[in-house]
Amino acid sequence: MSDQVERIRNIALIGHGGAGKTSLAEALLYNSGTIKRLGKIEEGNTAMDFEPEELKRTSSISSGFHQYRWKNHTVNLIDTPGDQNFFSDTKSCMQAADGAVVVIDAVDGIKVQTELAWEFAKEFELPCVVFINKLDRERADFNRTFEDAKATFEPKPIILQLPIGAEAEFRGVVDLIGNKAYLYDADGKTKKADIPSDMQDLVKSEREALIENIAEADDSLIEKYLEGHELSDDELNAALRKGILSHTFVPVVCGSATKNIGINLLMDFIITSMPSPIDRGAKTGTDPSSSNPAQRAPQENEPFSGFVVKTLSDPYAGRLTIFRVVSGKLGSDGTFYNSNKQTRERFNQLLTIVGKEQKPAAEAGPGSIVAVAKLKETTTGDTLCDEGNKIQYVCAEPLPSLISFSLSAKSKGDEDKIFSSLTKLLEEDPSIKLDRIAETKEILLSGLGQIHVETVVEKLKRKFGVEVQLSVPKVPYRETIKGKARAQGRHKKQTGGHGQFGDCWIQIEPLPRGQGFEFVDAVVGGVIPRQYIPAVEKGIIESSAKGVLAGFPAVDFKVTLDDGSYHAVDSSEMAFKIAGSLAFKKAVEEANPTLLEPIMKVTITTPDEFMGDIMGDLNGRRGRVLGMDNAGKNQVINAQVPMAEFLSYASDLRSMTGGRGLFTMEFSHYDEVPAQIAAKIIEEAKKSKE
Ligand SMILES: Nc1nc2c(ncn2[C@@H]2O[C@H](COP(=O)(O)OP(=O)(O)OP(=O)(O)O)[C@@H](O)[C@H]2O)c(=O)[nH]1
Ligand SMILES: [Mg+2]
Repeated sequence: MSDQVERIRNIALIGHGGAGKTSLAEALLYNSGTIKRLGKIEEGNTAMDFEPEELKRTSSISSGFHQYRWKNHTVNLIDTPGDQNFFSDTKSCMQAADGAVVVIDAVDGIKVQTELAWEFAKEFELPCVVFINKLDRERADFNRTFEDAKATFEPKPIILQLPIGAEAEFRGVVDLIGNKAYLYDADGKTKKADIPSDMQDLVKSEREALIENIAEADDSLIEKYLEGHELSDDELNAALRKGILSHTFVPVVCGSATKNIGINLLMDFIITSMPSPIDRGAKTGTDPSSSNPAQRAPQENEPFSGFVVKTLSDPYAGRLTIFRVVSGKLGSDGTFYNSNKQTRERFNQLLTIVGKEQKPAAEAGPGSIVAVAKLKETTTGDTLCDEGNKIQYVCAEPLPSLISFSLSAKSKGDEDKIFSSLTKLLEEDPSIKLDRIAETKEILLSGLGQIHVETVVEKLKRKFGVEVQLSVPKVPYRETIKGKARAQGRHKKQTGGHGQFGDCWIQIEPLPRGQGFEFVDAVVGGVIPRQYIPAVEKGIIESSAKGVLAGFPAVDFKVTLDDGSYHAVDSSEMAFKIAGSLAFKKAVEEANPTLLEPIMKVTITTPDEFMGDIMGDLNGRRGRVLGMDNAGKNQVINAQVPMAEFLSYASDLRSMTGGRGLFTMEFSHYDEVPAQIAAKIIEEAKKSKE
C-alpha cells in the first residue's frame, strides 16, 4: 500500500516571471507522453496557461495543476505564477507540494521574486532543486548564474550537471555523478555520449567537488572518501537524496525547456532524488474537540484528512475545490467533514486536474492532489477530514493586499451584480479584498498590485459580463483638535404650540492619538435633567462623524459637559441633541482643529542598484526612513509613509525597479497632515460640497 504513496512526487515549479516554469511543465508533460505536442507560450497552446488573461499576458496568473507518469511513478505538477501580483496563489498551492524545482533564467539571473518564492519553500520546508533554464539563449551564462545562486540561496547550491556548449551551441548536459554526457538533437531526442574532450578536466574537478559535497551529508561516506576509497554511484545517489531531504544542500541541474534539453534527466532526478509524501512524514494539526496537537501519517489506514489549496469558480460549472490528501483514502464519491466550517460536505465525483480539464478519479490516497465540484461551504485553506476523527491543519494565510482601487459600475444598475459576481470571484482568490466604505461611500477592491486587481476586473467582464471602472480611492482622513476650548450650544425655537429648548456648555480637549472619544458628565445640581444628558452626547457623536474642517470623522477628543439650562415644558431629547451638536461645532472651531492622515508602515526589498532612486522617491513622498538592512544581495528599507502618497506605489516601484523591487505595507497610525497640504484638502472638500 505505502508502496504506491512512495511512488508519488508532488512538485511545485517556482521562480520569477518568465523564467520558464510553464514551458518546463510543458516539456515534462510532453516527454512523459501525457501531451502529444510541445506547446509554446508564444502560441498560447501550453497545457498549463489557458485562461484568456494568461494568454493575453503570455504569463501565468494562477497555479496550474497537471499529472504525468514516469518510470512507474506519478508526478503531480504545480506550475505557479512567478509574478508577485499572484504570489498569494503561488504560496497557497506550494503547500500541496513535497518538493520544488526552482527555475532560474540563465540570462536574467535571480530576481527578488525568486527569493520570495524560495522563502515560501523554506517556510514549508520543501526540499528544492535548482534548474538553470534557457541555456540556449544568447547571453546565457551557466557560471554566472550558478555564482548568483550561491550568493543568494541557503542551503548551499552544488553543481550536479554541466552544460555542453553555450547559447545557440548549447546541445547537451554532463551528469557528474554518472560521469556521462547526454547530447540532444533538434527534436530533443537524446543519446548518451562520452564527455567531450575539451571538458574532461573541468568535469574531473567539478566531479571531485561534488563528491566531497555529497559525502558531507553522510558521516560514514565522508570517512570512506577521506580515506581515499572510491564511492559507488549508488552510495552517492543515496547520500545525495539524504542531503536534499535534510536541507544540507540544493543540487543545481540545467537545460532548456523549449529545446527539450536536459528535461529527461530532470524527470529521472525528480523520481530518484526528490521526496515522496512518505519522506515528508506525518503532518501535525490540532484535534478541534480537545485543542490538543494531533498528527496524521501519510498512510492509507489512517483516517482521511486533507486541506484545500485552491478554489476555482465558474458561473456555469460552479465551484471546484482542489485539495491535497494528507492521510487516509477517499472513494470516487462520499462525504467528509470540514473542520473550519464545522459542517459535513458531500461530493459526487473525485477528479484529477489535468491542465484546463478534469478527469474522473476512482480514489485518492495519501499524497494525492485531487478536486471535487460543487462543495457548499468549503473555501481555500480549510481542512477536510473524517467526521469521526477530526483534525484541523493550519494553512498559509492569504498575503495582505498592497493596493486599493475605488470601483464603479460602467452602467448604472449593475452595482448589485458587481457585488454578487465579485464575491464569487473572491472565492478563487482570497488575497483580493472587497470592502464597502460607509464613510466615503466607495467600493474598494484591493490586491497585491495593479495587475492583480486588473485581472480580477477582466475576469469579472469575461465570466460574469459585468464591466467596472477603477479609480484611485479616497484617503480616509480624520479630524482632531490641538487645543482646549469651552463653548455653549443653545437651541431655542418658538413655534405654534410647544417650543423647543436645550442649552449646554461643554469643554473640549485633545486625547492622545488613537484614544477615540470620551464623554464626561460633570453636570451638578440638576441644571440639565438626567434624561437629557445622553441626548447631548448623542448630538456630539453624530456631528463628530462629519468634522468641521472637511467633513472627515473627528477623533481623539474628550468632551466634558459641565453646565446648561432647561425649560420645564419646551425641553426635549431632540432639543438637547441639537444643543450638543451646536456646542461641539463651536468648541472645535476654537480648539485649533487639524487634519490627520493614515501613515503606513512599509518594508521595501530591492537590489542595491535601485537604493538611490528608491530613497529619493520616498523623500518625495514625505516618507520617513526608520532603518536599512542587508538581506543577502538586497537591501531592506523600513519606512513610514503617508497613505496619500502611497496609493499607486505597487505600480511605481515596479517601473522604478523593472519589477525587481518588492514591498509590503500595513497601517501604522494617524498623524497630523502638514498645514499646506491640509489647506488643499480642506479647500477641495469645500469645493466638492458646493
Ligand atoms: N530560448 C528559450 N526560451 C525559453 C526557455 N524556456 C522558456 N522560454 C521562453 O521564456 C518565456 C517565458 O516562459 P514561461 O514558461 O511562460 O515562463 P514562466 O516561468 O512560466 O513565467 P510566469 O508564468 O510569468 O511566471 C516564453 O517566451 C518561453 O518561450 C528556454 O529554455 N529557452
Ligand atoms: Mg508560467
